[in-house]
Order: sequence, then structure tokens, then C-alpha cells
Amino acid sequence: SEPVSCTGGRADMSLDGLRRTFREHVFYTQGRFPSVATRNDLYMAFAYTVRDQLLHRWIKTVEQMAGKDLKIVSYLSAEFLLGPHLENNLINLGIYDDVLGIAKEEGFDIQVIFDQEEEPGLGNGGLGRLAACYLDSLASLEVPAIGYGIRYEFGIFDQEIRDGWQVERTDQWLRLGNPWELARPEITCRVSFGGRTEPYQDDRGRYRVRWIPHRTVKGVAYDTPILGYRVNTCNLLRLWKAEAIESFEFEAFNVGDYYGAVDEKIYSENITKVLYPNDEPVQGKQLRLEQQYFFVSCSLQDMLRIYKLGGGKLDRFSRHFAIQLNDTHPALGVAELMRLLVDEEGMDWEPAWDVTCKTFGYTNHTLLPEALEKWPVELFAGLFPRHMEIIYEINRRFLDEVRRRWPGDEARVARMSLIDESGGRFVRMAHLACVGSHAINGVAELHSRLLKEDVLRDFHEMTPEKFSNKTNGVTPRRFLVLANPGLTRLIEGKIGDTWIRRPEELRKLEPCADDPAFREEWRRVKLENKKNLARVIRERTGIEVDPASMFDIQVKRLHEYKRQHLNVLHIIALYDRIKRNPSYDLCPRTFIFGGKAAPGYFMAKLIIKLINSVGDTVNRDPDVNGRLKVVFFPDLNVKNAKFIYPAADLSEQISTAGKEASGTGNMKFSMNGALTIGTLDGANVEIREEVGAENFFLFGLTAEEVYSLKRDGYRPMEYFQANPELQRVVERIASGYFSNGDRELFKPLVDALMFHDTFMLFADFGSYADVQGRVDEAYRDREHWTRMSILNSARMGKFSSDRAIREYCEDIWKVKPVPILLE
Ligand code: GPQ
Repeated sequence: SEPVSCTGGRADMSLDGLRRTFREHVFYTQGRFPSVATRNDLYMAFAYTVRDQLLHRWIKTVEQMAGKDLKIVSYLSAEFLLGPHLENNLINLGIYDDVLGIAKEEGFDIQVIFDQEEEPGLGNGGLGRLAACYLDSLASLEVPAIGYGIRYEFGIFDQEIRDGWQVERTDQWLRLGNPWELARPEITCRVSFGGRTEPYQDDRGRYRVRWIPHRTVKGVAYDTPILGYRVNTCNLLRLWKAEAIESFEFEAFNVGDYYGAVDEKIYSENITKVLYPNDEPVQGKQLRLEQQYFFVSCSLQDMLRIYKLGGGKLDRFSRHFAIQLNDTHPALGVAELMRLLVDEEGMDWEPAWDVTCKTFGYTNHTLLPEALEKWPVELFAGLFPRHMEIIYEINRRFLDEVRRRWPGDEARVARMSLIDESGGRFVRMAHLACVGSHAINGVAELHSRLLKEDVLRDFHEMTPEKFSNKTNGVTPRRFLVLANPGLTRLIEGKIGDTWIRRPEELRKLEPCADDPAFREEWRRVKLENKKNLARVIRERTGIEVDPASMFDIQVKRLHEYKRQHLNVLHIIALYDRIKRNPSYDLCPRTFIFGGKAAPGYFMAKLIIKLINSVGDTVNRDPDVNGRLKVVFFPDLNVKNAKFIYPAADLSEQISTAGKEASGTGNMKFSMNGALTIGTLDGANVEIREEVGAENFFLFGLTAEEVYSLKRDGYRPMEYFQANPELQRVVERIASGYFSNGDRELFKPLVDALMFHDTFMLFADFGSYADVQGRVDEAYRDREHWTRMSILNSARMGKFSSDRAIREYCEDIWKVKPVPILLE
């Protein structure tokens, strides 16, 4: 067919063209005269101007892919934590400065316009943000890809801090409209729940099963274009919204049941109402399971529809789609693809199973046993009677295989079964994902090794060839170019800008570490970034912080294994030293925390309260005299994070070894020139390898030591009794020193540490405090510190998500780039 012509007009990316399109959008899209246009009108008009450019490239992408014998990556994720689009798209299009100019001409501040954008907070933390970085890299590497997920009406809650406690407010990201998405009311799927199954014979006399569901909802596609960096590839993020199917309304109306019809509508729309705000899963919530199945079923139906458009035969499906499961949240896809192929498409079991296994890959993101998803069989079978049968059949065949390989080893059979029967009956989603995938990976070297040795040991023994490691990465576009324009300019002045696509080239900066003038510049940029953060902190918390002090930052979800409270114990130790010796020589430090706690996670919320209480006491104690400040930065999200990473001197990555699968914040900090204080956990291990042990502050037990200590019986009290400083620290908390004498407030926290200390803070406290002492000394030698800082940035190339995506493409997905031409 004729190529679609969309040159000229709104596709015109000249300065004049952009200005004209912008004015048109103010007028025709927002319906405003410039003189009465609101801030939001201007934002919307800019966003539509940029979206026009994206759509131009999107059409070219679709057009040039159609009819080609290519393979598409399909990234299935319950979360995509995208962050604001406008600035990012300007950078990827290469028109940032042009638009800055237009804004100036038209007489307004572009920062105010950027600030107007509500970010789509469709994720909790690391896992959702990783999915967003991977979409950016897929498009930037010109790989055809679709991200599939859920269009939550309410994303992650907004966090406020009141009286030191976290208060949750609903996220209303769609309130003023979302210019980045296109509703596709004509792209819909039906998704069913409940009911029963029934055997029958098909016209060829074959035994078949049909599912007679109890209720059915409709999924409607909402598409967001994802443009790569300085390329024409514009991929698709397709998010599904649940609606009532029309027939329900008609039926109910016919019998005069108006309220019934409205109920059904509410019931259906509930499915995509709200994101579950837990970063590691809550077990057993029916609506959550419905969400998972809803988006997985819509996405698979959509892929089959697209595939059939190309006229392909179903047994070759895996040559054209590579589906990646972002953790087990979409693992039901294994059973659903089997159902679609066998029940709906009439394939036999064996070829359908072959297609399924060749299509799916599974990424695991956690070692915490309590975070491995499992669903009560009763709940599961009630919602998905047919999938339950399919899972039993998968399991029967799989366990036969296990028994053939290990005759008589019934303990192994019980361990590997897709059904956990060790007390109640549960469907093990990780096992379903492993059995139904041809590739299984962890997200950092250490994590992948521990998966093989521990969590998925039996699966590794059976099919070692399925396992690999894919160390996480982050996009240097958002986390360096967008977040840190000062540093980007400084780096560009030295080595050009090719590192933005090939961050390994940042190594060319290494010699600059020896150049005093460059170090001076490097410090100047850092200081500017710290002033900027100090301003935002003042605006949001009223606290004054000194940009000349060391900015020591820990931002991430609140979780006991991440040990924000270990950081607090150290702060209290410093405070205690000052109180005992008012002239104690301490390099002035500002401790900054940020992150959300799951609303039902009491201990995490209590840690937020503790941080704020310690801050209240320390910040106003005249004895401290500027040496210590403690800040809790409220409402950490992608938008706010951009002020934080570039301003850090020290990055806190202090999880109990063996608990953090990878971490990605660690990478964002180090890229921006922060030094890390960290344990040998997750990707910290590889960061330290890359930047050099001499440029990294290491402390704490290793994963092996944590395991053996646990095995031999860990007694926190022994560490407590051996360390007088630790005793004084705990005593200050327990005595009510930070809580106006209230000894009850922090008792749950103190007791958990004294009697259990599951995450071994006491075991690591001594080593942590010692190494913090070395940090203090190192910061006094500012020239040497700057050297280390430059070397951190220069050596972080490995942790670009481009590198990670290249590895997925080559080892797992077997997909190749498809360059897109504009004309
Ligand atoms: N992660 Cl299982 C989440 O953010 N949510 C989850 O439900 C699970 C994992 C994180 C993990 O804790 C980090 O260590 C990783 O860096 C991140 O996923 C991305 O892999």
C-alpha cells in the first residue's frame, strides 16, 4: 500500500512549525485565546505539539514493520512507573532547546509548564521503574516492542507527612486529562471469570473442554507512544482499562433492573481502579488476582489478533513474539496461552505447550520467600476453573518428568509441584513461570546465583540451560541527561555526547579525574545541584539545609530489609557522640531520606515516624550546631527523584546481604557521581567491581555469613551487649528521648531489634559505623573525594539499561533492531 503521507503540517519540526502547531493546539485543542490560557492549557498544548511528532514516528514505525517477517518483544508487567513524559520526549526528539526558546518567546517559564504534568505513577518502585527504563532502551535500540499492562485509574498514592507520620492521599493523575494516551475504543477484548467447565466432543470427535463463565468484562486499549532516543522508532505501551460489556446493561434494562445494570458497571470497572501499593505482594486478595488475569488475557488475545493479521500459523507464534514475564504477576499467562491455543484455537496439547514454552521468558525479582506469590487453590479455582484444570495437567506432565529423572524422590516432587500442599493448598506462581518458560533470569549476578543455589535450586538442577543472569540497568537519558543537565554539559564539553547511546564511552572521562580544573568544575556542578535540592527541601518541608554539608541520601521504598533504621541508628550514634563531647569533630552532614511505605506495613510506617522524630530533636538541638541535619523528603516519585540523585554525595545501599535482588537506585546515584556506602548485596557487588574497591565504602556481613549466622542461631543481644555505643543508641530511642518521653511509641521497633532482628542490624552496626567514620575522613579531602566521584560516573557504563536490553535481545528474545526511516 501507499506510504502514509504525514509530512508538513504538524509533522514539521522546524522552529516555525513547532510554534505554529503549539498555537494551534492552544486554540483548537484547548479552545483558548492565549490571553486566557491557563497553565494547564499551555502544558496540554505543548504536550500535544510533542505528541504530534511522536505520532508521526509511530505511524512510520507501524508502516515499516507491517508485512515484515520480524519478531516483536512483548513486555508483560503489572507496573510501569514512567514518570513525566514531556521533558523526556523533548530530549529524545532533540528539540529541548527549541521548545525552551518558544516558551521564552511566548512569555512563560517552561519549568512551570513541566511542573504542571502529573506523572503516571503506575508502579510501586524498582520493578515498575525497571519496566519503564526497558521500554526506553527497547525503543532507543530500535527493537520492535510492546509494553502491556494495566491502566490504573489511581496509581501509587501521594504521600504526605503529618506530625511525622505518613498519610496516604489518592493519586488523581487523570484528573486534568492525559494528553499522552490514545483511547482505542475499537480495540477491545472480553475477559471472563468464575463459572464452571464442561466436556464435549468437537466435530472431529476429539475430547474438548468448554468454559462457561459466570461473568465477563471488557478490556479497552489505551496506547501511549514510547519514542527512542534520537531514533525514529516509536513503540507502543498498551494499557488495559476494564469496562462493563454492553450486553449486561441491555439485559438488565430489559428486565427493568436499572440498579443491577449500574452495579455490574461498577463491579467491572473496579478491576482497573487502583494499583496495589505493596512493593512485595500481599497474599490472597481476589481483586489483585483478577487484575493480573485481566491484563494478561487482554494482552495475549491482542497478540494473537495482531499475529493473525499477518496470516501466520499458530505453531510458529514464538518466532514472532517473545513474551517476557516481569516477575510472576503475569505468570497466569502460561495457562491462559494454553487455554487460548487449545480451547479457543483447537490446537492439540503438545504443540500448544511447545509454542508456550518457546514464547515465554521469566524474570525473577526477589529472594524474599514471603514475596513469592502463591494463591489459595480454592480462590484460584473459583475464579479460573478452566485454568485450574490446565495447571493440574501441566503439573501432572511435569511431575511425571521429575519422577522419571529422580525415581522415588517424592520429597523433590512435593518441593517442585505447582501446587504447594505443605499446609493449605496454593498455586505457586514462580513454579508455573519456570515450567512454562524457556528462559529464567535473575537481575544481578549475586541474585542469579542465589536463585540457582536456593530459591529455584530444584529447577536449576533439572534444566540448568534455562537459567541466566541479566543485571539490571537504568536509562542514562532520564537519570543523567534529563535529571542532571549541568553534569551532562560538563561531560559533553570533554568527550562529546556519543556516550548517551554508548555509556561505556564515559570511561573517556577517567583521565579528567586527574585534572584539578575539571575537578573544580565537577564540584561546582554538584554544589549547584545541592542548592537546587536545598531549595526544594525548604519549599516542601520548611527545613533549611546547608549545601556545603555532605548530602548523605537514602531514597527507596521503606522496608525492614532495606534497613533505613540502620541508617537512623548511626545518626543517633553521631548525635550521642556530640552530646557526650560537644566539640566532637564531625564533618557537617545532611541525612536525607525519602520513600513510601505500604499503607498496611506498620513497621515501615513506624520507621518513617522515627526518622522524623529524630530529625525534630536533632535539627533543633543547639548543641548540634549545624553538624547534623535530618530530612524526610515527602512523596518520593519519579518527578521528585530528579532533584535527588544529582545532589547526592553519598548513596546509602545498606540492605541485609542476600535480600536486595539488585537495586537500581544504587546505579542512578553512582552515575551522578555519588559514592556508595553499601553491603555486598544485589548489584552493589558489580558496581564495586566496576568503580573499583578503592572508590566504594564496603561494610557488613556477606550473604554467606548472613545464612550461616541464621543457621547457627543469631542472637542480636550478644552484639548489643558487646557494643556500648549501640546500647546508648537503643536506650535513647527506648527511653522516649525522641518521643517527648513516650516509651511506648517506638517499643515495637526496639523489641523487634532486641529479640529478633530478622535483618541483622545489630550484627552490621559496628562495621557500618566504622566505615561511616572513614567516609567522614574521606570527605575532608575534597580533591580526593572528587576524584572518586568522577571515577564513579566514568565507570558506570555497564549499568545502562541499553546494555541490559541488548543482553535480553541476544540471549533470550532473539530479536534484532529494525531501523525506521522518516521519509
Ligand atoms: N522489586 Cl518482587 C520490586 O520493586 N517489587 C517487587 O514486587 C519485587 C521486586 C524490586 C527489587 O526489590 C529490587 O532489588 C530490584 O532492583 C527491582 O525489583 C528491579 O529488578
